[in-house]
Amino acid sequence: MNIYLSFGSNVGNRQKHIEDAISELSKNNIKQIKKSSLYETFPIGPQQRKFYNLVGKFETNLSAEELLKVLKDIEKKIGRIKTFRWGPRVIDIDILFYGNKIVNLKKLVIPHKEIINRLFVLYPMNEISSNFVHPSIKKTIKTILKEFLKNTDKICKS
Ligand code: PH2
Ligand code: MG
Ligand code: MG
Repeated sequence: MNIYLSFGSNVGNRQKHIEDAISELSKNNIKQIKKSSLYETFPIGPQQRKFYNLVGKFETNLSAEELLKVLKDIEKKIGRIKTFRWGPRVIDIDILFYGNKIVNLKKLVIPHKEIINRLFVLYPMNEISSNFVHPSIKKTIKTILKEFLKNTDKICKS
């Protein structure tokens, strides 16, 4: 299955944490296919240090729930500790898409709910897979990004 993952870090050596996460994935049979550039982004939510973010495309045989478990274990291994919602984090690995599958479990929602509101996800994803169709919205990433930017523009000008 082709999957898309988003990576974020804003504590310590941000770039290293993201690189470590990606190399841990390869040890768990999650093969990298594409990787966006690394972006430094303003924090969404509470005031805190800027994030590094990137989006990658991977291939895996794990089920969505097995994948979630592996990602949580990698986050722990790299040193993530629980703070508060949207608080600073050593590493955050989120499942954006799992093929075209739609998952609505209490602990796991795919596609990730915030994709459409987050430039730090849309922009890097557009860099690697602009023609990927969001399975529930049924629009390409390119279109969703364009609409996001159009709305932002409206807010700025009003
Ligand atoms: N992650 C959050 C909350 N806010 N802001 C940026 N720029 N990048 C993130 O990865 C991020 C965030 C919660 O997961
Ligand atoms: Mg997140
Ligand atoms: Mg997360």
